[in-house]
Amino acid sequence: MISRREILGSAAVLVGASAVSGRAQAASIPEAPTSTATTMQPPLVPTSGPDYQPVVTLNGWTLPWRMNGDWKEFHLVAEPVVRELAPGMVAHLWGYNGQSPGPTIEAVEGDKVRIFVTNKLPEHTTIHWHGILLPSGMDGVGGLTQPHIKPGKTFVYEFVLTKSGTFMYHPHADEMVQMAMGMMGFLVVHPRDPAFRRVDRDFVFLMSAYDIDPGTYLPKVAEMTAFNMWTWNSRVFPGIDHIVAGKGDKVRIRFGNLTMTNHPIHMHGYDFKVSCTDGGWVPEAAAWPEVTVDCAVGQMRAFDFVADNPGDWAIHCHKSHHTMNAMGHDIRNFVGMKKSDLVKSVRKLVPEYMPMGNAGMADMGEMEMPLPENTLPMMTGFAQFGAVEMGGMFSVVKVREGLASGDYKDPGWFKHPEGKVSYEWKGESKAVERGPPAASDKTKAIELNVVKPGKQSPHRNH
Ligand SMILES: [Cu+2]
Repeated sequence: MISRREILGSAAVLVGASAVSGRAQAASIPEAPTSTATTMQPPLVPTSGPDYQPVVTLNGWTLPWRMNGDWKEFHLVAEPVVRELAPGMVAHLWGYNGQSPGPTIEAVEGDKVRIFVTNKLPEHTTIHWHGILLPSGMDGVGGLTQPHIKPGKTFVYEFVLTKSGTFMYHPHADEMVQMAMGMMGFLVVHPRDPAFRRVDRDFVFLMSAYDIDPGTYLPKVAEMTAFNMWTWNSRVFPGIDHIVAGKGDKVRIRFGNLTMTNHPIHMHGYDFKVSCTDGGWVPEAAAWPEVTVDCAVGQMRAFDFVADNPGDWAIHCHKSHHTMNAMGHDIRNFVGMKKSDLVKSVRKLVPEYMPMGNAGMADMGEMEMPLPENTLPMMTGFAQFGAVEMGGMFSVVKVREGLASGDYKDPGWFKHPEGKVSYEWKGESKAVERGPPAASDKTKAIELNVVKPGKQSPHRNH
């Protein structure tokens, strides 16, 4: 007797073999190149097919491919990786081909791509191709559109890239864990027309967030809100590559958000226009000027500008706690408080106690405080004028005159023209003298209603 399952199974195999002419029949699997470099690798210039301006991945690289007939073949390996977030801290993450995020995949509109995915994780996975229009069965949603890829197995995805744009890939299997562990990668489809919306420099990064306690190496995968490492391409300031452009270059910066909250990305020195989302190109006539563009969870944005204003320009998430590294979550606001009495009392118990924060927190950025193992200062980084007091999602757009095309090397700090830097006033200071704010006669002490523990407030009704 033949079971119903066997009949269905063999029918499916026959249908599969005849319906997809490009199926990799007994073909060899392409190499799976690996990189563990934490600095931006040179762009992968196309040697055949339509010409395009390749992207550069901040602190990352582009996955090489091979041609097999008219198919462009890639090989991703899902695996545990060790990623340096910035000098002084490494994280034990999951990623692809040696790195989190995985390598950027670049191809051209109209390409037939075949992507082999080998699973070297201890649990099953899949890959979803975010934003790509493709047959449902290639969409990579475990259980819904395909069986999961079990550990040790390799699956093949085949589809035609019907449109150009800004996309990403990530698992659709045990997502909470696998994305919290850093599994994601950028996917750029270049226009078939080399002149369409072309730029001279094209930078990409993905935003991810981790919660890694000082002294530990693994992100807490069930964290929902209290992340302490806000990253671009699994790097934090001062570990994020600078975005280097020559004066006059047309520049595009593309990013996607796989954290659990939105990120308003702000760039100094310029206004820019959003040119592309993960849904497609924004018609030039429809793009309005911005200096900050919000990127919601699961969204991608690209903006374009002409780099005509030389300088060192900050680019960062505008949520100020996202431009910080690990911090204590119990920091109180001590601004304006006189801590000398408190210090005397605390020093009886802890002789080396150091008060901080009564004039703001800038002293934390300037002091090199002793840190526990494997973590980073909350506010850190130095530039030509002193402490930058940043962390997390912060980098610098460096626009310089006379850069050769394709030169992405750090040009150092900007040499400001004479008389073009904010300066200290050395003249008379009378006009800015201020006394303490006068106490108003009408100010009354706030009455506090103290309730003994256990006793309910009479105002509360239960
Ligand atoms: Cu943010």
